[in-house]
Amino acid sequence: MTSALATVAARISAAARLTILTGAGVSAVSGVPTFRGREGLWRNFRPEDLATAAAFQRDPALVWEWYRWRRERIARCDPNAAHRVIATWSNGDGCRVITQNVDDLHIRAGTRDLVRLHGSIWESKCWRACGQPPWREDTRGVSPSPASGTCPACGGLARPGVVWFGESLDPSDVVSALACCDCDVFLTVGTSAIVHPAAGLVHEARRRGAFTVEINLEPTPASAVVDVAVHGRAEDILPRLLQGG
Ligand code: BJW
Repeated sequence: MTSALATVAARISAAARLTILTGAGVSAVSGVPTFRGREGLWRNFRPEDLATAAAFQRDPALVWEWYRWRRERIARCDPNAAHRVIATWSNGDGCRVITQNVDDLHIRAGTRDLVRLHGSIWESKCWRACGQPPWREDTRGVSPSPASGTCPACGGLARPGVVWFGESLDPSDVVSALACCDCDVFLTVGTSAIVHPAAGLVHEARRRGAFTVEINLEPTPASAVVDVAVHGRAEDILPRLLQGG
């Protein structure tokens, strides 16, 4: 592992353009639950009951209850060593970060040039899409008021500002993420690599000639595709990479 880390660290230092794609595993040690795996959210909750537009249409109160519970939980979490290393890289030249995470911990760690593919749990938007742009409800540590369930422009129902299964991502985010695939090194960190279109980005980066690396606790579908797969905790591996392996 030491020599694999040294190789990856050397590639990163030599890279003019570094792209990092992150998933829930990066925030796990901060206390934000992942989706899949032993303690993942999908062990106790069914995505089709909570993370689709059909679920919200059927029972908005239930879906809001789940999102408010998650907001309260995330409000108690702080960025960890993995977020801090990524923020350090992003403050250098040529580094871009794409995240599937909705917790905004990358922003709180100081990451620049971030593409948030699945939105932010701290934003709400109009369910009827009346034209009101998404608004922030950063209620860290405070329970949201009941009024947070309505659109400030039309008074209609508000919904969480995240991307649910079956929904299209913001086209400008997809364009930005694809542009990030033009890079020298592409790191995919703490994602199960099964949710599209995010899961396709490492393939695209490799197709365009990037040196590709996966950092995850365990093998994923991306492991067979990347040049180097490192199995371990992102919060341990990334600080080692920053220090040269
Ligand atoms: C550690 C660690 C540590 C732990 N250190 N590692 C092509 C093929 C097949 C299907 C599709 C396709 N294109 C689109 C689809 C449908 C669908 C999809 O991908 N389904 C798959 C499940 C098969 N995609 C969509 O619907 C997307 N929309 C779309 O593409 O629109 C066009 C379209 C629609 C329909 C058909 C075709 C085209 C939208 C996807 C939206 C995903 N939304 C969610 C919820 C967000 C809101 C919320 O938070 O509530 O996003 S689902 C959930 O999964 C969340 C995550 O961002 C996403 C990815 O999860 P992630 O980050 O990978 O987490 P985990 O838990 O899965 O994995 C954590 C990993 O970390 C594990 O591997 C651990 O080992 C590791 N780990 N601790 C390092 N310390």
